[in-house]
Amino acid sequence: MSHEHDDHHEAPSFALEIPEFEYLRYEVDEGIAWVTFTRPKALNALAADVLREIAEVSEVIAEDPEVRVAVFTGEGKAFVAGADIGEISELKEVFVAREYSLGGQEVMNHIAALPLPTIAAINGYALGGGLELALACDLRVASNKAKLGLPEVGLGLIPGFGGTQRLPRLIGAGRAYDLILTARHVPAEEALQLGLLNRVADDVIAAARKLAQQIAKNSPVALALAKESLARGVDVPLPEALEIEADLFGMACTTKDMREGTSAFLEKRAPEFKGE
Ligand code: DAK
Repeated sequence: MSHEHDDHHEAPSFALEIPEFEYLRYEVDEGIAWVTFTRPKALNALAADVLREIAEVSEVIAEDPEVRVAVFTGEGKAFVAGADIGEISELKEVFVAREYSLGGQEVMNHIAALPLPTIAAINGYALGGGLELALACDLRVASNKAKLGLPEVGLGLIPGFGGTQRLPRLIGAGRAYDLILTARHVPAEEALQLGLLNRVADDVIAAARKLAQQIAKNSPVALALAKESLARGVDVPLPEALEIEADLFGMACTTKDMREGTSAFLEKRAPEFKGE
């Protein structure tokens, strides 16, 4: 059959390939991607294979056109109880351990660099590498039963997936020294007071969903630009940071979403953002 005389062309279909995951579940519901860690028997500890799947799923999230916000959570009584202590106990050579740390940092960096908002829905323990994963997310919501901490020094280790760097940037150096040097588990209510959490709730999934919905109704392009401005501004002097903000503000003003958002306001209607 010839296509020469077809009077319509089908749009090229874009099928996103989602790998089979063993240690996590990936679901998308109303623009929200839910990544659930599914190794509750080991308290969702981050073995190398789990880290690999997290890197893979973050690529899926970045490419999935349906997704506006991503939520990470865990099955069972832990969000993630840290890197896998069995695997870490085998590390002896300084270069091998350094590579391991850099590999884990890269996975966390992937999450931090996702061009859409991310939420850690902390259902239980978020310890060590688990808290570091939550720190790589933009927002943290926890169950009121959750416990958070960086217990590494109690194991003769130090946080190696970004904890010594992201924690003080988030909550200030004094509070970060306290948590890292004591290795203590902090209850959710205290973590909220410390600025480590954004919300504490009885039902962490419902709270994360509500937060994700509040975010998802905004312009996806503006969300990505705002996130980029916040992230890039942290590590540079204020005058340079303000330049970054002005550049990204300029970019926002060239988008269809900005035309739509401002027109909708002036026309007293709800905006319909297309993410363009
Ligand atoms: N790794 C491996 N298995 C773990 C684990 C972990 N992080 N956490 C728990 N599990 C396993 C337990 O061994 C147990 O396995 P079975 O005995 O049933 O086979 C099962 O999960 C259930 O745990 P428990 O029986 O201990 O459960 P409890 O309710 O009694 O206690 C707990 C819950 C969270 C208080 C306890 O499990 C616990 O303290 N877990 C360890 C938490 C922890 O210390 N996490 C930090 C891990 S260290 C680095 C790079 C990265 C890092 C460090 C260095 N560089 C390369 C330098 C990061 C390090 C970490 O994250």
